[in-house]
Amino acid sequence: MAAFTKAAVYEVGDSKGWIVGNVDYSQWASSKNFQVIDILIFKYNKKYHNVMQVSRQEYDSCTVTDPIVTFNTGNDSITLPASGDYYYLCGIPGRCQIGQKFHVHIDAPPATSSSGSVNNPPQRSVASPISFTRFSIINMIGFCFFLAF
Ligand SMILES: [Cu+2]
Repeated sequence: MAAFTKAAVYEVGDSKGWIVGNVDYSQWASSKNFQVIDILIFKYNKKYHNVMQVSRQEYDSCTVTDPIVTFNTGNDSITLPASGDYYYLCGIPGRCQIGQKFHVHIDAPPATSSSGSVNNPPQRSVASPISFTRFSIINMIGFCFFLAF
């Protein structure tokens, strides 16, 4: 097997992108097997949409007062930096309520044995040859994620 595992890149909504009314994003997200360092790409018309990562409470209520991170370039690529839960929605009023939202869950890596047994192959490595062009944003997501829990 290869020693390195590449990050998977997922375009949110596939070819339809990040829109309203025509994509079931919850279904889209639940059909994926997201792993740490995978990348989400949001493509949308920035006149009409944006992307916010929010707390679970804000996600559930569609009431955003304190987004963790806001993206608004129209072509955002967001790396999932660690295991955990990520809640995304469009912050334009009314969009979340009609379904422009989804949740990503990444399982924590399996506990490693401290007995010195080396029966298992190496787990997918976080230290990868990927070049992080948006390192500061990744740091910010990780930091705010830490604060949120
Ligand atoms: Cu929108």
